[in-house]
Amino acid sequence: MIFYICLINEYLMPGRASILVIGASGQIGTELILELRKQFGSARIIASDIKVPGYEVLEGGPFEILDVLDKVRLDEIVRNFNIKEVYMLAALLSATAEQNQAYAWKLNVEGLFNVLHLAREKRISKIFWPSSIAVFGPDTPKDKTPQKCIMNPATIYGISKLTGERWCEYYFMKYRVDSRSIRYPGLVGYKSAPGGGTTDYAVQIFYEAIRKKKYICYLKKDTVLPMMYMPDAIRGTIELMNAKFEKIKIRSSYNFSGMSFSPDTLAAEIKKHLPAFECLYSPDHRQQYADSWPRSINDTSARKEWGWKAEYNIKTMTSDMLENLMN
Ligand code: AKB
Repeated sequence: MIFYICLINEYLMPGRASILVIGASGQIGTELILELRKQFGSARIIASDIKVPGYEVLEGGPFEILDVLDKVRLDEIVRNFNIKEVYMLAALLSATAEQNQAYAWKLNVEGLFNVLHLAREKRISKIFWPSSIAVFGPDTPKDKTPQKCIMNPATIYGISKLTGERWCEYYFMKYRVDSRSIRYPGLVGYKSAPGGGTTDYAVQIFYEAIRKKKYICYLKKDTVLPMMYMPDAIRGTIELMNAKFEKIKIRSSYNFSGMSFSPDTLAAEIKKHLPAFECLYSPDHRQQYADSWPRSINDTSARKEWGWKAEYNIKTMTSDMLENLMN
């Protein structure tokens, strides 16, 4: 009890700038919170979400219930905790956004807008907001997709992310708002479960391979998509946020690349460790979203401008995933 009173006093100390993560119970939020706490100290990192997070996030530091669409509550948290940086991760992903289009638009676009507005009013000084490979569409070059090219997204999620990119750039040009963004590929990690995405199979396959030795994949076996291992994604995100202001030349969102693979290539890699594993294929509605996205991404701008470089490939990622999930 005394420990918590001390912590609360410390968070509320005027002058001590804190970082707010909105969407801290999600796949990226969970891992980002743990890393930010490690790097900056638990007291400075305020986790928030509409739902209660897992044990590690909840017990390791301050957590606040927050719906980013509730401007009054957002305002209160920013004031009470002296928030200066915001990671705005709350979103509906590609598959759930198609089922709930109006809410997806509201959360993905208005949610960002509420945070951009705080920066415009100089209440906060820096924002991270994730975009996605879903900003690209069927007309986009599929291989080594360039930073700038024809986009025309074909999903509600992609349309909302492209809109967000335009808002971020506009707010930078007009009000000098320091927002930074990455176009995440599919993310694979063992600390938190994804939800509602098209690339989620690449996490589910590991759990089912271990538990049942069998997985039925909802994408065709040869559907190649850009992917990344979570430790790379988290490191890249924090590196982008720590980069000097002048280095950030792209204020919409950076192409960001790790590896590319299809379900059958990943299944074959898992089979090297678990020979009895079998993957079957039964494509559903998510196939069309995946078919509209690139196969691989050219991230030259991120590499040149702020030094991005992925470390993991499919082999090292698979060994690390299995080692962590099986021990
Ligand atoms: C999804 O599958 O919706 C996301 C994404 C590619 O942004 N993982």
